[in-house]
Amino acid sequence: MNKKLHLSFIIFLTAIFISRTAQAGDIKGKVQLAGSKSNANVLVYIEYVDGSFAPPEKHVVMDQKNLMFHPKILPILLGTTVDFLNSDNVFHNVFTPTECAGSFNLGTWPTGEIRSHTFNDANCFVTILCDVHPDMQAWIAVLQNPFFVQTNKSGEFEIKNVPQGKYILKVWYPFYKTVSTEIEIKSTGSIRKYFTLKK
Ligand SMILES: [Cu+2]
Repeated sequence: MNKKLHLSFIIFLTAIFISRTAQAGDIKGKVQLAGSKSNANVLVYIEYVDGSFAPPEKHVVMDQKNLMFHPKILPILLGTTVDFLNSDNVFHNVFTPTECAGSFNLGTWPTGEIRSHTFNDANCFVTILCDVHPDMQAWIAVLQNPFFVQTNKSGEFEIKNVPQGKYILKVWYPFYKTVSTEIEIKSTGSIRKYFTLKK
């Protein structure tokens, strides 16, 4: 290991140490979708956290493949640019009637091409549609802060390193009633939350 690399490694470890010792806690739990076999991909997020959070420079991709959007549920941080890719051998379109996202229509484009859109309004749940294929549907959740996750196959989730404070935690899934609950993150440790979402 050369000296420069060694130094950056030490800085990296120090940064981890500082972030671990900052006053922050984790939220762990499990979500059940009533009447559904799968409990995966449910969105769990904190509605508002103080501060401004830089969106990722790297674009996030929503693909159109086998006449479906992938992923179907895409949570992003405010200001993120999404690249809509067409991986099918047919034309696809992307549009949304959702007003908080500006009801845009990106037009229709062939295989291999991308059109992009930057989402600049927080707490906006955007329905993504294709006017060529009425059965295609996806959702983009534009969130104010990066403290969001999606459940795994068992419905489990974990939001790490949430700064100490009181928040509203929300659980969202298409066609189900959103659940909201007040939480308090103490200086260290984790809290556990269990939810059942109903239609
Ligand atoms: Cu389509």
